[in-house]
Amino acid sequence: MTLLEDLKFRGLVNQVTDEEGLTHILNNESVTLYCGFDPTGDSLHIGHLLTILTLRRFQLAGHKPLALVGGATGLIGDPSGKKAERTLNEQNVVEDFSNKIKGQLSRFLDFGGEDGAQLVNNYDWIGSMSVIDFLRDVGKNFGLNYMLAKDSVESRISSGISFTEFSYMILQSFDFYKLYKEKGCKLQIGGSDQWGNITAGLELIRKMSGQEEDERAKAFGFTIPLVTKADGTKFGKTEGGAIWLDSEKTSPYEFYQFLLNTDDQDVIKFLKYFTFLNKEEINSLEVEVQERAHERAAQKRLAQELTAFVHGDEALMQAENISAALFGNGNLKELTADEVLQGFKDVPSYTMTEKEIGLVDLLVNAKISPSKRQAREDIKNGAVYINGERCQDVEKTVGNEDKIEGKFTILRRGKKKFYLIRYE
Ligand code: 629
Repeated sequence: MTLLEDLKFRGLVNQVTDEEGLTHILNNESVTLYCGFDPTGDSLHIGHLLTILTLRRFQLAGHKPLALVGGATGLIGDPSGKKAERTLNEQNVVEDFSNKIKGQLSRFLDFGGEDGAQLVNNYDWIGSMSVIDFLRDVGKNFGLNYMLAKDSVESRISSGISFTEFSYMILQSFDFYKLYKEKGCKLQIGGSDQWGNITAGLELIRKMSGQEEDERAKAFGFTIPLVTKADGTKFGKTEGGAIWLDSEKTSPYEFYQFLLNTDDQDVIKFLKYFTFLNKEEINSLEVEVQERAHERAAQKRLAQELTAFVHGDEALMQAENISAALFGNGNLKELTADEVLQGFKDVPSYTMTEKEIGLVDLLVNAKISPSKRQAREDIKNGAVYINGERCQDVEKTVGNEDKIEGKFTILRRGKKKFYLIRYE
């Protein structure tokens, strides 16, 4: 299968400017391509992952990806796909975000060797550009009608758009031109929301370099679809917020669980989008979903592949340990303190100041049982578990032997109510 055939099989081709021409260069040369990421936050999220993985697919097929961090464009704000004007972040904040995004991108692409991927930052050429140069050399190539007709602008005319955001497409276009000229970059990719900016860049390249004279120098644009879910809700969002790629913001365990909870209706599509499994492997998982949906083999594979890709094998193992301890037949006592923290981040917690304490008192102090009488009742009824083991002894003292790495004890009341006891 050629790269484009594979991308089609995966449903990753949304729009292409000249499919025949692009097919030709992808089959005959090592193409330098780029995708941009604006530092609008301190981390990339799962929505960004699809473009990163697509860059990687190009790289695996022998092409050279440039990952662009929008140190300059992040100071302006892309109106594409946005219903309202954004508030500007301070320059030092954007710089800090840029560094964080750079660090993340460098984990996901292969930067080694001569044909390795490369990181670029558009602040390096836009930051020092004078307003006179910008308006004379670049702006002169953009007609007002052309700009007004772009979706990103047209959809905002009535609700309002500043000159700042209106100008954004010129900057992204100039990036494409710059990378085309200086790095021979012939292809820009992005999500479908980026189509307008990408095609504007192609216009600028055509005008500034008179490229139509030479077919071999032609540049291309390519977009991938935005990820949608069968039930119409937004992909990548949970009650707790976005699914981030930074393990400090979304733990590998949460990341794993998020994917494990993928709907049967979406899981095959997501396996195609987000994993490097081949057609046969995906087809056989599709049969699993049809015939043994309850075993969730496809969801498990999706969660494993992606957690390992984003967080590494070690973190995947931890996520699986925690999941087994919480929902399967794993043993809570065998979890490490780090795993406990990930798995029980969102359960109520209580910090114990005593060295040891009677279980009845602890249940009351930690507000797990409403009264001593109820606490005794709960224990006798077999509803109370210490680190996963049922305890029916009302005289039980919770102490050192109940601590996981000396830091935590996990209490459970009933089927699913977990509590985390911390020690000072
Ligand atoms: C300068 C900046 C360029 C080229 C691109 C850019 C960034 C672009 C943008 N992209 C989104 C972002 O930064 O805003 N103007 O969050 C985001 N992108 C990945 C996908 C996207 C897109 O990083 O393209 O569609 C999300 O899936 O929204 O010279």
